[in-house]
Amino acid sequence: TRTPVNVTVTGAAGQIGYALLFRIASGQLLGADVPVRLRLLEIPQAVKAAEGTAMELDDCAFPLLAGVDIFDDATKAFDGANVALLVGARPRTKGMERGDLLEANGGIFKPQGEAINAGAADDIKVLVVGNPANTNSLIAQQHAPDVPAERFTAMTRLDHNRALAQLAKKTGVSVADIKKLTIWGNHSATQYPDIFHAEIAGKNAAEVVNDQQWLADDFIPTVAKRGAAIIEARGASSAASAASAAIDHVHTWVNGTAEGDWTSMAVVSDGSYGVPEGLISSFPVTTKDGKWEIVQGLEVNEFSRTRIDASVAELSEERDAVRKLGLI
Ligand code: NAX
Repeated sequence: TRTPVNVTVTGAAGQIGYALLFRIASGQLLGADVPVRLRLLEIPQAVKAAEGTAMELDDCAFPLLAGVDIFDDATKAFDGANVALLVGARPRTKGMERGDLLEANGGIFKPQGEAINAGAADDIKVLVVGNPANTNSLIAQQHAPDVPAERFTAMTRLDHNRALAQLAKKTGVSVADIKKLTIWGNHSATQYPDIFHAEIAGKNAAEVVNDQQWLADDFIPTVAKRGAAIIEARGASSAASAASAAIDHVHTWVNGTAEGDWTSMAVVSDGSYGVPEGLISSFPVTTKDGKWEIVQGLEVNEFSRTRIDASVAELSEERDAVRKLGLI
């Protein structure tokens, strides 16, 4: 039998954690033949709640679940981790400035990066979900100098999936008919969902839609502001859809993208498409054998260029801000 894969999840007692852990334990993260051992990290006040979730995980009798351990110490939680899902973060509360938010999260993601550096397994793959996800991932990555930078990613797969759903609805097709959609930039309201390279049943999606006004005034803002719309409707932020996207992100990273398709992942820039080197920005990405690659050579039109640049400028500002705070 295979040795279990160690999956560390932070913020395990939160609402995304609750939607995520059962799917990991059932085999949807890594595959139906891969046993997993969960290592949950929480703050001390939430350890009891995490223990309750662990009891429920026991009660599911998942054949692939080799065990659940709960920690309030990052060094222990990341020890031997093969996959790390960094979900727990400090949310923005009333009266909090952006600098305060970045600083509070630096206090979480710096020690977690250090803990990953110190004890994670050689094949560690990190997905940051907790916001501001791209910059939190950058902070963690900068404090893990012995881990290859490409192992640190941030989640824009929820945005990607939201864009697929909106485009499928507009054009009356199934999401499965849509390929090569891209989210560029930051996981924030400045993100740019790009359909100019997307294909719908083999035809160019922008040509199928043929409605620039819908694109600019409906599609892009709907995708970018979907998180706020969910809060408005549900009275709580996206949880099951965020968990589902996290499952998709890691599953695709480990198991590969389909031939003739790609996905969106925020990954460390090599300077492609004018995105400054080192920023963790969303790109069109293919994956194979557990490694990702940025899709090269796409033509970027004026409409896209302006929007990609705006989102990337925001990421540069966030990087400058965390530098000034001494977090990286
Ligand atoms: P919750 O507030 O329900 O849960 C967060 C959990 O993290 C809490 O249980 C808290 O105790 C724990 N936590 C806080 N600091 C911690 C630390 N230092 N170590 C370990 N655990 C810690 O939030 P939830 O709705 O689960 O959302 C989690 C994060 O995901 C938020 O930052 C949220 O903004 C972000 N999101 C990111 C998305 C994305 O697409 N990248 C979409 C969904 C979501 O908004």
